[in-house]
Amino acid sequence: MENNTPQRRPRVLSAIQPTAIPTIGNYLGALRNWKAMSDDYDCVYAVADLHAITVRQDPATLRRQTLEAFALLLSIGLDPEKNVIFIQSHVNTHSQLAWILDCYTQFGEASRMTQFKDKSQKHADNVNVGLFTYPVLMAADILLYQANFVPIGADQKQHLEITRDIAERFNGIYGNTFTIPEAFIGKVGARVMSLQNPTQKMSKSDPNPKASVSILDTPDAIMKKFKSAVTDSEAVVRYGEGKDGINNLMSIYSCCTGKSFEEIENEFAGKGYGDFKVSVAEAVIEELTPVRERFNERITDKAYLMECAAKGADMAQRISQRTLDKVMRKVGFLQK
Ligand code: ATP
Ligand code: LTN
Repeated sequence: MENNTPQRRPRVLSAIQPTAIPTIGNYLGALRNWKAMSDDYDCVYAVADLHAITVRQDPATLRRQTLEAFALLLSIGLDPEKNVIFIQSHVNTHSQLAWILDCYTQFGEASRMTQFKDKSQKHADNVNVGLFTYPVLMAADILLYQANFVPIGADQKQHLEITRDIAERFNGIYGNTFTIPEAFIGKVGARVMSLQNPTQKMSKSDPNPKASVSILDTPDAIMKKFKSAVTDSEAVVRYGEGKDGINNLMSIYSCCTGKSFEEIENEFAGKGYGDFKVSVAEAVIEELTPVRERFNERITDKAYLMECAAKGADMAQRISQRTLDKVMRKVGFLQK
């Protein structure tokens, strides 16, 4: 018999914190995959402002950066008519489910999160409980939408694992409630390293401006940053152990041009690091120029951005409320 029931496409969910303008690490590790997946999947993308306050934020700066992050999502080519794009704090189900999931997360498992350990060291004067329960809020973000895939950089893998553990535990107690999500981590670009200290991940909150390239940096600034990137003294463009700086530049170049490491080694055989750095910078400039141009246009139209954010929040609220209602019934809360 013919089956006329429309099949839902697999759902994708991800989010980015509005802590600063995203770097090429965020872009190559995550945002580019968000765009690539938006053609074939049912995509839900958020600006994670609730997560951002786990680190102290200036209110006016947080507001500006939230709007900028939202404008950036539209500028990487995501269509707000085809994807659900919203600001996390506009949808109240996230904090509500996070509280419930807190009660199904063990203190011991949350203590093992490396991001918590890193951030507690970096912000030793403000090791707040939100920083500790951060992954549970992230689990709520994902599970509310019954997401199948979560495109993220390699640094978020552990948070996806705890999300799966929480979901499996809840399903084990109450029966099938949550879809078990899978991380989607690209083969290259999943961990872009700092240009000044290539053993450390590039981070948008790094205080050294030479360490990271922002998506909105001018071509001139991008060229200068790549020219001053830390490399090694071998002067041979090849991927190998002890060559963190060159490995990083090769990964960035490979992401932007689609070339394999072998092709890159052949292209730069007999040439010095100077030539290679210029080529990497040019490839990055070419990739980012359309994004920067679209952003500069979009950010001036606040009314349009706010209208898109309101529509996105309505859709997100509707989808996520269904999951929250189901969870509340299962847990045993008396219905109104
Ligand atoms: P912060 O420095 O404020 O902690 P962040 O740069 O780590 O921020 P997030 O907003 O936490 O950025 O991350 C957004 C997405 O970018 C996540 O999927 C994350 O895994 C990815 N990402 C972050 N840094 C990198 C990196 N260096 N390489 C590849 N992907 C990254
Ligand atoms: N913790 C993530 C941001 C984030 C996220 C999410 C990513 C918040 N909620 C849900 C994927 C799915 C980070 O990138 N640091």
